[in-house]
Amino acid sequence: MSTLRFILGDQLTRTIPTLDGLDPAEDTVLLVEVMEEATYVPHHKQKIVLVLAAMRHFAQDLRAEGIRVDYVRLDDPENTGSFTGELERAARRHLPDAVVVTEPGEWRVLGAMEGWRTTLNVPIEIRPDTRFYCSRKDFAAWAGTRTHYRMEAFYRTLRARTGLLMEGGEPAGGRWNFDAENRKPWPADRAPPQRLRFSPDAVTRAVIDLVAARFPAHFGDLDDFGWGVTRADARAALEDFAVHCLPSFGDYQDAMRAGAPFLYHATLSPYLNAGLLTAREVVDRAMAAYEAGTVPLNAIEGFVRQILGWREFVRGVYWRRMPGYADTNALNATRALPAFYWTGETAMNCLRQAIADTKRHAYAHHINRLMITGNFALLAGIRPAEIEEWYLVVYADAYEWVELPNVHGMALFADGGLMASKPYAAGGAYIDRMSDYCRGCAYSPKVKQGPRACPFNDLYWAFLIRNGPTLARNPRLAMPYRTLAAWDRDRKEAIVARADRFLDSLPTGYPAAMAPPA
Ligand code: FAD
Ligand code: DLZ
Ligand code: SF4
Repeated sequence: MSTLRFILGDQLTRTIPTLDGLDPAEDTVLLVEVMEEATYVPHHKQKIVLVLAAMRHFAQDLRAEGIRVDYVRLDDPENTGSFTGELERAARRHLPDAVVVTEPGEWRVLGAMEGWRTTLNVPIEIRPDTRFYCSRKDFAAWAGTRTHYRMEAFYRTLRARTGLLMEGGEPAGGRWNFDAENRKPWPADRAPPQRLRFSPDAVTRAVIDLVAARFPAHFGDLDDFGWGVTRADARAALEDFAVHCLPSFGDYQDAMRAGAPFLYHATLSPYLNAGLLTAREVVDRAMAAYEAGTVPLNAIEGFVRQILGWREFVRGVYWRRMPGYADTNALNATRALPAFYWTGETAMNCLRQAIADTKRHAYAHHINRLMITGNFALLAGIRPAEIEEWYLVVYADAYEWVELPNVHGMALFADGGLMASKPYAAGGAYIDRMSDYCRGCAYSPKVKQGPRACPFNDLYWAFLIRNGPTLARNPRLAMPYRTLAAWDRDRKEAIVARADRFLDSLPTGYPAAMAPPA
């Protein structure tokens, strides 16, 4: 019996269920580079390079093991451009008795896979993705009839279930959460750590040339491409992080610094999400460093929380709530996305820096995503679908299962509080406290009115005023709403008018020189 084993570009894991039971004498592994996946949104050029180069190296590794691989390149003249077209063509080439795939990371692709059952004329087996700590079924059982999902409760359940950082049924160190210790601003005199980057080999250089030629109008630069594209690279990146960065990860988790996009963050999400690393091996390596005594508890807890907690949680929410999740718009946000999200051309230094990092590296760390680009979109009332698409385009680690809940639920509060107990809204003072951005800015967070006034301040208060009917009774927002209650009507109207004038002055739309969203 011959089986065609179809592996997608974010399933580049040797232990992916698609390969379970593989018979090298009979079976063929299929990988396909297709235009549809590069353009369903016009991904950052570096994301396309990373995925295609990683696919090509993965195919090489399988072949080196003696496995037969059928690899379709993007520039193959017969390439139909879609998963469905290429699977049908491959089925005609190989005449398999069965096709095996692992469930994908997106509803869009799951819909296509379900269609293959009827269109392909070959039995198809869709296997659950076992690369997560929490299966979709287990998350559904945990979610049950809950009307709100809170990461903290979910995370504690997983800590108890896995035994990670548990001592006799209690959390290590007697506390579940060390967030309060993990909010140190970056000290002005501390140099950011050197981070491991990778030089492209011949295979990757060929993909860089292909992407430069085929996707010139996509967002993002290619000059500084430094991502790893092999399993060996990804393992080296994990090792480097565990030894040099993890010990300080907790302390500076929320810090931001101009010109230093990575700080002590792992920069492992592109590898995790494409399959070059598994969540378990990343957590195990981090735990080994902790157990060897080189990593303090606040750092290991903060890190395990990101992977065992947040990453598993958002995946659970995605599959539990889709389809339909993306359609909610609890704060009735309707404004168009400012053009500076694509160009980086704005006098607001925090946004200019976060967008410049994003353009240059297809990366920005969590606080830049949540409290700079996300916070602005929240306060400005940007239409969720538009800003969600931006996040899906611009990051090397962006796949809908992880991007959507983070943007829709955490950054925009568009689900009305299903995931977050309050919107992550902040004014200029927060950004000033956690970064050095304000020092290089045309505006000042301390100036309240006039041409030097930081726009985030008016936007913050205008957001609370405008959304009072929905948010004023939220107990976690009691303090700012008490402040607002003491202000007279004229003052509040003036703030809203200034905020609206500022937002209305921002050019919107997709720059003509770039590829339009699909
Ligand atoms: P670190 O900060 O070092 O964290 C370690 C690992 O924990 C990450 O590699 C990642 O796998 C995991 N992790 C941390 N936070 C989260 C989270 N909130 N959700 C899921 N996993 C998490 N992450 C993506 O992988 N893809 C996305 O498209 C994405 N979009 C985001 C959009 C917004 C608005 C926000 C606020 C967050 C988003 N995140 C996304 C989560 C997080 O910002 C990135 O995972 C992180 O910045 C990746 O960099 P790192 O590997 O250096 O992470
Ligand atoms: C992101 C991406 C890109 C740019 N190109 C491909 C591709 O050519 N072939 C492929 O198999 N996968 C690609 N991917 C990843 C897919 O978009 C991803 O597998 C689906 O979105 C399912 O999560
Ligand atoms: Fe951003 Fe305001 Fe600070 Fe400028 S002053 S960097 S706009 S927070």
